[in-house]
Amino acid sequence: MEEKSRVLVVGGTGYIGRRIVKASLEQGHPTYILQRPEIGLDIDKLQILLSFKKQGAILVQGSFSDIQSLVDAVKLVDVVICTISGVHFRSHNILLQLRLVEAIKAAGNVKRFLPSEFGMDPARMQHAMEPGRVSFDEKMEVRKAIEEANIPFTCVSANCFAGYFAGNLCQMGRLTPPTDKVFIYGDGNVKAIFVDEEDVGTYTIKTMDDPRTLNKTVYLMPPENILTQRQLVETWENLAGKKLEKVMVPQEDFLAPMKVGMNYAEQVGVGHFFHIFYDGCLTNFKVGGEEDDALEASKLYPEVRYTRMHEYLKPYA
Ligand code: NDP
Ligand code: GO6
Repeated sequence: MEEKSRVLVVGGTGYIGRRIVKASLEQGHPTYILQRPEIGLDIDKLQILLSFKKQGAILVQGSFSDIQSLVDAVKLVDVVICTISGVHFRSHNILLQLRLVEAIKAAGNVKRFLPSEFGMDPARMQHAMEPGRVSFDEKMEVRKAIEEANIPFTCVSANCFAGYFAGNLCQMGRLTPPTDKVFIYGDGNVKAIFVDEEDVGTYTIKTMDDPRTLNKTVYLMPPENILTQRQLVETWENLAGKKLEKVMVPQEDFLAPMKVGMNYAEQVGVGHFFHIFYDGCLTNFKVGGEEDDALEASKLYPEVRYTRMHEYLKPYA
């Protein structure tokens, strides 16, 4: 039988990183995880690492403050997946990947690198508003470094993680569905795309050594999960057996708080929600058109039974 490619996950205890590690183990890849000394007394991270080790993962010591340790780590594998945190309310470290790019270049053995993207396609967000645009600008800076170093890559555009966007019916500042009234962005008829985080892991591992996705962006756009906010709310109402009061929020009202002292992370969030739910940035283009070399995951991997939102939302009821 053909040998499965070996993969190193950098950021393997993180929100999306741990789903990617899980998928890699499930799909039978020799799975390496960077163990950073900086996690120190973070017992939850250590426990996650130990539980992956029990399931067969190999923990590799290394630190972003020691390039040689990164070189040594990437030399062990065929594929490197980075899931370091982007700009949001947890932390913000995308540009640290420039060191990883340097290490991969120096090591010279890596057949594919998947940088930390997993959201909106930064290449399509040149018009994005401040300060949220910094997340796209930084991801583009990392892409540029990857291409300049001639490293084979795949970018995964994962659209809306359902935990941040569906479980809360797209409401900011909360992660559970509202019980009485729901804010509807604009007319609520702009299409967004919701993806179960476990499916992000599954598709990412499928794509990491697929020759069709070499040096391309893969979009996760499971067709039944392309929904307007109103459709998502209706899905929830059917599950909960209760109608919610809809409060329409015109674009000006949604953006107004930006001007009157809102913290940085919230401003980033407002910008992102604006582009998704008013601009329609996730669905206003065609994937796989001739002038664009992109690919859509549910077409590439039709065998994956992705989670529909009526299924995803059940535990919230
Ligand atoms: P997390 O906040 O969970 O952080 C991921 C990992 O980043 C951590 O586990 C840690 O790795 C690593 N990290 C954080 N700080 C440092 C540091 N100073 N030095 C080295 N490593 C560090 O990230 P997410 O999983 O939420 O985000 C990953 C990607 O997904 C980002 O690109 C983000 O933009 C995107 N995203 C997309 C969303 C969507 O809806 N599409 C939603 C949220 C994020 P370790 O495990 O080693 O401790
Ligand atoms: C998720 C969020 C949720 C912000 C992306 C503020 C990068 C992306 C879809 O970290 O700012 O309440 O594409 O009050 O490319 C955060 C960010 C979402 C989560 C967006 C993200 C999505 C980052 C909030 C909030 C639930």
